[in-house]
Amino acid sequence: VSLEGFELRVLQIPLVSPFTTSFGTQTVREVIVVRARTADGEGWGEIVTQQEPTYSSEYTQGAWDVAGRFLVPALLDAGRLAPQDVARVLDPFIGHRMVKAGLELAVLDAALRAESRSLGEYLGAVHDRIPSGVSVGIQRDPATLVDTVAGYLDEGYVRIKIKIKPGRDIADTAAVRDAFGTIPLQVDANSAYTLADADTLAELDRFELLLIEQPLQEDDIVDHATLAKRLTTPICLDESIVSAKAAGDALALGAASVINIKAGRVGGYLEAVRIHDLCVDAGVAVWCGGMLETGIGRAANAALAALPGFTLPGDVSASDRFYTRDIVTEPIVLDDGHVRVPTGPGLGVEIDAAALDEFTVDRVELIR
Ligand code: OSB
Ligand code: MG
Repeated sequence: VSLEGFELRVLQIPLVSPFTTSFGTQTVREVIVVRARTADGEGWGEIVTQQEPTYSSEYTQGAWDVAGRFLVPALLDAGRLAPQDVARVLDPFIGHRMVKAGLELAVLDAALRAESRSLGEYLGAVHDRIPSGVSVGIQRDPATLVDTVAGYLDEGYVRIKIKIKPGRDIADTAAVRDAFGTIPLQVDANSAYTLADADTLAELDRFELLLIEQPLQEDDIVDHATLAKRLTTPICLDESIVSAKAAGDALALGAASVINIKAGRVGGYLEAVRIHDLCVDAGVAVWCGGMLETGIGRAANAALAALPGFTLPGDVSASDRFYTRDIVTEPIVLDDGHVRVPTGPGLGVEIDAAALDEFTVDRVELIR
């Protein structure tokens, strides 16, 4: 595409209920939406940073700064480029993968819309719908957690993931197992433990979980391999897998037997496909993670999760899991526990301009 400019907006969208993880509680989703303006039309992307650098080192105001100061100018200097060129142009800048992913998605969407081709088809989707799991935050107490999970099961979600942290792990997991029997269940620690907690983590083995996600810190690859030898519960890595290289290294070291793929965390949907391909070759199951995406990222995640190696249900839930109003005209909905893979050009969703304006708190237009 021939780039003419980018519009960046910071949005603040209220959550339907507070979302608590081991690293904190969120009541508002602060996210950056990217509009790529090209000679052949527009494309949309989303930068999935959180307000604070607590899940990873990236955060929204830092993303805003690096996008406007370095990454967008580099793309505009390149002028004419294909979606697969974006990562190469941005490669001199270290890190900031969520920003790179959001910019690449906007360019990709513009290019695909211009060709009337869907993102799913482009990435290699083989399903027209995907099973939908839900990520459930830490609740006031185990009884409240059981009530919350019951609601999601009633809605039809086919897999439950509960967030855990030290002191809120065994009893919470036991409560959900006791209440709902053999439902597909997994836990996510978001890096809250160390190897010194191995005995506690081994207590989770009796619940026959699908997996435990990211028990140790981002850099603890060898420690995860050590822990894996102590547990029967499969270890899945999220935060640690920042690239296809990191995925290959983690698998080679025995640090993970499952991988959560998030396009934002790894620098884009094209790198996400490379991790998928590497895991398929290695016989390792993958699933699609989430970052409380708006309809933009949710549509893209549905397309990614429709690739053949995504053999476990992901965190691609309906828009109403987090939001009463989405910024796309047709929010992502749950149908028989599944989410439809969009088939229209590009992302296959249209932006609701009024909703976008309602949530916008900052806006900048960068032109060539
Ligand atoms: O660890 O998967 C995670 C949300 C924000 C940051 C990290 C994570 C999450 C979730 C929510 O678990 C996934 C979603 O439903 O979008
Ligand atoms: Mg996670």
